Amino acid sequence: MLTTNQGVAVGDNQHSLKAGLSGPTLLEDFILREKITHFDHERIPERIVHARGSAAHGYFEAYQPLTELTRAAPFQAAGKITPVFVRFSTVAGERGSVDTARDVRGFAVKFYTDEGNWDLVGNNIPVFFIQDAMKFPDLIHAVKPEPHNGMPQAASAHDTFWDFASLMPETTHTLMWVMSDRGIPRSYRMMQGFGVHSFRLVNAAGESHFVKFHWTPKLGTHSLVWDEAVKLAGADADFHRRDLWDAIEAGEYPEWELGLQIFTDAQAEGFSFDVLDATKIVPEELVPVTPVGRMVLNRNPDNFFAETEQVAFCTAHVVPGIDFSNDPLLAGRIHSYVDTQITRLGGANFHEIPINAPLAPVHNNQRDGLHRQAIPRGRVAYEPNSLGGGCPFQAGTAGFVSFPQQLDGDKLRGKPEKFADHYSQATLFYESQTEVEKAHIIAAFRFELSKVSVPAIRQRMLASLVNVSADMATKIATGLGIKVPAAMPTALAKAVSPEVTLSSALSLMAHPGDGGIRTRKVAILIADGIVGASALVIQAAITAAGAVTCMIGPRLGPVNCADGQSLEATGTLENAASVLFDALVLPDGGDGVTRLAGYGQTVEFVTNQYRHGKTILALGAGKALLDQAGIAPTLASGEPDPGIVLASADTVDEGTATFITAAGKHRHSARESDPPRI
Ligand code: HDE
Repeated sequence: MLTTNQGVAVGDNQHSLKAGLSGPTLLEDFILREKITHFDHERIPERIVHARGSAAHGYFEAYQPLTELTRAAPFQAAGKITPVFVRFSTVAGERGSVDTARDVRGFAVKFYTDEGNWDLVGNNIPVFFIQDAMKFPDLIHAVKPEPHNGMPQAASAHDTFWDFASLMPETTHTLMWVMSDRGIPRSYRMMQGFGVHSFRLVNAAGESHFVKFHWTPKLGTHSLVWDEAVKLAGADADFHRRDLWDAIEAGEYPEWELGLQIFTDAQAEGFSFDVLDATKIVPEELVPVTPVGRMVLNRNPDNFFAETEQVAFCTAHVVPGIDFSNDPLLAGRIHSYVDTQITRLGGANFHEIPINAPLAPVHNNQRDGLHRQAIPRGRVAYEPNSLGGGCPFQAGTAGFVSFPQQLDGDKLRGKPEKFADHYSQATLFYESQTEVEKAHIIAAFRFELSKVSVPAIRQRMLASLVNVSADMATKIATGLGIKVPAAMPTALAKAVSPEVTLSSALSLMAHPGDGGIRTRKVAILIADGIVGASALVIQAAITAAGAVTCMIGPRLGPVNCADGQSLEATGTLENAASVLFDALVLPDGGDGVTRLAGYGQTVEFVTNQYRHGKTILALGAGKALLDQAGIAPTLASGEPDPGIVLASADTVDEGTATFITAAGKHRHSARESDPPRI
């Protein structure tokens, strides 16, 4: 039975209590007032950053014991399982903003370890915009909608962001990553994650190593192209949320490998960069990434608000065996995350909300506060005590012991010298990209800076980018119709000689994943008069390869095929936009193809698939739809386009096999031109 919050059964949930059918509503209607009052308070403050997010449950499994390096519970034995809850997010947009904005993505993992909760609150980009927590509110105020008019939503392409960025050269390295395709991932399931800061691992003997955390997706790293991201924002604002949800519901559990870069204090001392500077990576050529375990996400939340919204990640949540470094950005975060939950979740007891509660038992003398759930028994709430038998006891060396790093120095505000090199690693990143990736970076800077209305900001930003690559800056400047300015002076006392000048690991192409088309979405266009049998053969083969197909017609429902087959359209040219699909099949059957060609949306569908580098299989008469869109099966170079597969009624099986292999490449960027040919 429906009840009030006091457990009283509600007789009528349709009408308020009134004095007569046409009379006034009565104040005594406690049922109405309770319902409305609760409703009025349904919203809680959204996260000040990373407001838009999606999450899932899963587990972490260690490959091998890491007892030599750390006493952290998840790494104590091969096969050890630790439950996790992971939340992915964008940074700048508000809670209801679109998923496909160009932005950094959050990658926050809560490990419910045997010895308490450990939150590894990372991003999909291994570096950050700023070096010192002091600048975080400035950075976020600059990127958020401008305060006078509240625009633009979830976008860095506006004056205040680039004003700040151009005045803060330390942002350059991260800007390069965000303007690259990393800023527009295809899926949360297809992006890397990084702990960003150097942390410390501490073993049972108290010895410590520096560590950097890397998550690498089994499906490989894949991204959208910008035109696709923009169109997706309209076609499905929940694109990434839906993608994660659907994959897990379908039993296609996303998986990442955890890798560690381990290095000593002495090694760190010798590097040309400072490992405490969050705008720097440690190149994999200097310190390789060692795989230590895998993470699988296998359960969607039961309730978005209770879990995804109320989860509170805090960098202060570490367990014995994991410790902080002196990174000044990390120091600010250790304070910030706990502090922000107090407002967002309404008090100091947010750790009692089920999604935040550790699996490890909690015993302490903390008491009371808003929304307290626990009911501590007895009269003792202090330590030492004799009245409670001395409980709970402090754990001594069995508890969390900070790494006893020796410190000495003057109390001051400032940065070590190596922090002043803002460009070496930005150049390393740029030079390590493939030509296509470089072209996308240039296009992204051109787009963003073209949205800046104050010319001086554009000039200043370009002057800074000249220090990364004069060639890149020239190409951006040309696209903006301006001359490249002289390079911005650097703050370096002496030039830096980086150990590594090229690192293939920095390209998205370095992580193609295990290939295949599992979980990819394939559209099959259908209409009355197509050949149904071959469409069904293709559908069966694609489904067997693990992809998800959708038959799309001019309207929903059954379609009468030329060969007497009856197919069912589950999507329409109106409700299933081209950008929602990774690949396309055009059917055989002259009548059906003519019918499809009569819909303007078909041309748009085919053109977008082509423009976004996707694989298209055209069967028999279906090729007419390519012709109608002006698409040739050859590249501008005259070579055959590997993403356009033509097959006839006799070669359906071979054609489908070629299509599946080609679609497994994700995208055919050799087709790309700037500006696009069609
Ligand atoms: Fe955050 N950040 N951040 N951040 N951050 C928050 O905490 C903050 C930084 C990151 O899914 C907030 O609970 C400061 C770096 C993620 O719930 C807040 C500084 C990295 C998430 C906060 C940083 C991150 C947050 C907002 C500079 C990558 C979302 C709500 C000193 C390593 C976690 C909240 C989730 C969220 C502060 C910089 C990642 C305000 C002060 C660097 C993934 O506390």
